[in-house]
Amino acid sequence: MIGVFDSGHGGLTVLRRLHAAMPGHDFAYLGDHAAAPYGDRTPEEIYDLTRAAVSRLFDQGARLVILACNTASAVALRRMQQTWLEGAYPGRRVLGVLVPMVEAITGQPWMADVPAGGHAGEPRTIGIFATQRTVDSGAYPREINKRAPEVTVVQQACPELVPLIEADAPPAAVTAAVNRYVDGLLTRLGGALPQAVVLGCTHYPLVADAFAAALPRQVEILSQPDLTARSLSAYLERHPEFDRTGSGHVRFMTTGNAPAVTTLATRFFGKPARFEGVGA
Ligand code: DGN
Repeated sequence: MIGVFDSGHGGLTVLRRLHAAMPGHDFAYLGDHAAAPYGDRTPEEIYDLTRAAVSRLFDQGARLVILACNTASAVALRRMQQTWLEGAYPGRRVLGVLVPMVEAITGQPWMADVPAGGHAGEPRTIGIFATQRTVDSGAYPREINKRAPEVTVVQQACPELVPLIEADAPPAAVTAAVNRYVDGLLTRLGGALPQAVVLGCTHYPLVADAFAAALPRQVEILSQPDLTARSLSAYLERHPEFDRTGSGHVRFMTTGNAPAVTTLATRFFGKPARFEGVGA
């Protein structure tokens, strides 16, 4: 069974793709709605909350947990892997949603047909749209430049987008905000175009059309759920020790109000997802 964690229900956009791409696995999703949003919390709090949630998923039988949240992936993942995981849960794994983007940008074999703005080794400019917390963490430029120093990474925080998407705001309001953020990124580039952009937040797939309309056609848009599913499939191929005898069953859990989350979930998961409350 594969655990999927997010601070709320945004990670359902990722789970949706994982579930479709990996029918031989069962999934358990945990949304920490009682403590969301993580974006307002300190890195120390985000680390502690993420570790507690991952422990819950491991204790329920997950052998592998995906942090389907950019904030948790950017702020907590490395530290968990380096200082906690092997001592607390030997043989288990935690993966995030940043590395799949980096794999695409650096042309890993399982991403060979993803253009990612050009070929590995070529100087390129990649734009990142993300929450303020993810931008402030510097994790995208750091992780990309560690493996691809030739890539120029330009970030644009989009603080209004998650609240607008959560509120299911009218398309005109979403379009206006997306246009402002795209203008912000292009202005910072002095009018030059990035070769590709990353929609680096779980919520942004719901407004991908607005980004596609605002960006010049030749700019590629990298979809995080798709690339995370590809990366995980390739990981599981390389690691046959992870069981694949599931039947595509998904258990949806929240530390918050289950009926309220169930109502919100459909838009993010693409179909009904009945949540159960598991206590904060
Ligand atoms: N899940 C968060 C992310 O991917 O950045 C977005 C949700 C939030 O900030 N509340």
